[in-house]
Formats: sequence, structure tokens, C-alpha cells
Amino acid sequence: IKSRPGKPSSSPFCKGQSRGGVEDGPERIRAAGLQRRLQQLGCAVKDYGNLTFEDMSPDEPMGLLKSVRAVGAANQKLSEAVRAVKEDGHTAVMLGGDHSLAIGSIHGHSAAVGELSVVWVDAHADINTPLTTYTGNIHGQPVSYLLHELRSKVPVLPNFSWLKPCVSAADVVFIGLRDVDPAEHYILKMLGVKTFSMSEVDQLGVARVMEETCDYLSARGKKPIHLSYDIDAIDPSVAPATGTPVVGGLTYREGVYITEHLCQTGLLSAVDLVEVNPLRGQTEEDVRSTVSTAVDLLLGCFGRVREGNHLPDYRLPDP
Ligand code: Z70
Ligand code: MN
Ligand code: MN
Repeated sequence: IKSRPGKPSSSPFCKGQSRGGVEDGPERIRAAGLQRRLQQLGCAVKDYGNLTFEDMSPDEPMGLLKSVRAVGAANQKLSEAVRAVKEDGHTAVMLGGDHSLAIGSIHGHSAAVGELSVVWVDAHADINTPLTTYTGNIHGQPVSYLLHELRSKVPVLPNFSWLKPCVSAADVVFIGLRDVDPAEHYILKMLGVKTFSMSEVDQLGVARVMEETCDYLSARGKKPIHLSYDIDAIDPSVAPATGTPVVGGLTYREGVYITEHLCQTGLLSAVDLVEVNPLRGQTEEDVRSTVSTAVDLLLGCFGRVREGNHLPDYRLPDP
């Protein structure tokens, strides 16, 4: 396999949603041996460690919207960190934390490399605007903050004035959707966003979904791919330790296949792995299974294949 430097950085951040525990996702993913296993694949790995975020209190809600200032400041810092990793010329890995962190991750990635293709694997579309949300959780809104087409629909919020939309709706594909709010569905249709809900995964199979995803994106030019992977895309029987489990999700095999296929394109440039919440499992086995799946998804992004791998310099021992 080609040795490609991977660069995990992580953001133990939970304020884009209301359940504690998701800030502990990165440590659990590290403890499961992510760095060692990436190195075994031949990747040069640098762990940038956890970003630390300032206390923003008082961070009074703005209408329904929760923790706006903390989410804005955290994403500004994350954007700079991801930009720096990309400017070093490596593949960026961002371990969350909740999915509001995709705002900074995608913004920083785009600041470094320009126009992106975005593959958003999630049970949810995360495309509410601050005015359509009915939970007030910013992890349900990151895509709307990033899209050029929604610029006039997203107010400038405190600590978000740094953020400029940087992604075109035609450069985004969603995979795994099964819990989409009415306003989100309206936005997806209005903008003509390419989506493969779980119905299409059932209808076409994951192999065709990935073929069509890559054909669709490459028709607009071979842009670097940003994969934003919410662990809740995977079925809760496999990945239960997450804030908003939704029945009827991707199997472990479908989930891994997505990463294998995107790795094969040679265009994968940054990956988010978010919403692993060790406190949300009922049992330790729930947490172990969720974390282990997260690790396998990341390994798939960096060239692990199920037929087996060997390094290019491998030699058989002589007797
Ligand atoms: C809902 C909202 C969401 C993740 C829940 C849910 C969004 N559409 N995303 N869990 N990861 O709050 O906007
Ligand atoms: Mn999400
Ligand atoms: Mn989700």
C-alpha cells in the first residue's frame, strides 16, 4: 500500500448538542490503538493531541440556539488547526466530539486546498438553519453554515464572523439518511442535493451507491474529498454509544465499504469521525463495539482492506 501520512487531531467538544460524554470519544478511539494500527498500515502518523477550548460562559442561548459562542470559538480554533495540518501536506483526521465541529474542519480544509467534494455519512442531514432548528443543537446545523447557497438564510452569530461559506451544494453527497426534519428535507430538495438515504442503500446496494457518489462528484472535477462520518450512520446494533441512535442504519460491512471505496479514489484529503459518546452505551460492550467500529472506519480510509495488507518492502524469511 502507498504510505500516506495520517494526522489525527481531536476535538473533545460537546456543546453542539446537549448530552455530555461525547468529548471523551477521542480518548477512547486513541486507547483502542488507532495510531499503532495506522502505523502498521504504513502510515506516518502525527497525533496533534486534543484542542483545548476556552470557557465561554456566560453563553446565553440565542432564542433556541444553545452554546453559540462556545461552538463559534471552538470551530475557529479547529479551522486554523486543520488548515495547518493540510498545509503540511498530509491527510487530516479530526476525531470528535459532536458534529458541529465539521464547520471548522471543513472550513479549515477548504482554506488550505480550495474547493472540496464533501461526503456526509450520517443518519441525519445536519442542514437545519439557526431559524429552522427545533432542538437548538448546532450539531444539527453545520451543513447550512458551510453552503454558499444558504448564505442569506444563516444569520451571522456571535463568534462566527470568521466563517465564510466555502462549499457548493452540488459538491455534497449524503449517505445513510433516515431521520431528516421537514425543513431539512425542503432544503435538500430546493438545492437539489444528491442524497442516498437508507432507501437507496437498500435499493441499489452500497457498491452502486459509492460508484454513483464518485461518478457524480468527479463530473464536477476531481476535487479533494472531505469525508464527514457520523458514527450514528451505522446501525445502533453495532454502534449504540452515540447521542442520537436511529434504527435501520448501515451495517458494519456497508459502513466499512464506504471508507474502502473512498480511499481507492486517491482523493480522500480529510476525515471527521464524530459523535462517539462513551457515556451513551448501556454496557461496556456497547462502547467497545462503537469505538472498534470507529477505528475500523478510519483504517478503511487509510488503505486497510479486508483481503489483508502487506507493506511493499515485506520479504519472506529464508529458512
Ligand atoms: C435534529 C436536529 C442530529 C446528530 C442528532 C437531529 C440532528 N435534526 N445530529 N444527532 N448527530 O437537532 O437538528
Ligand atoms: Mn451528524
Ligand atoms: Mn447524526
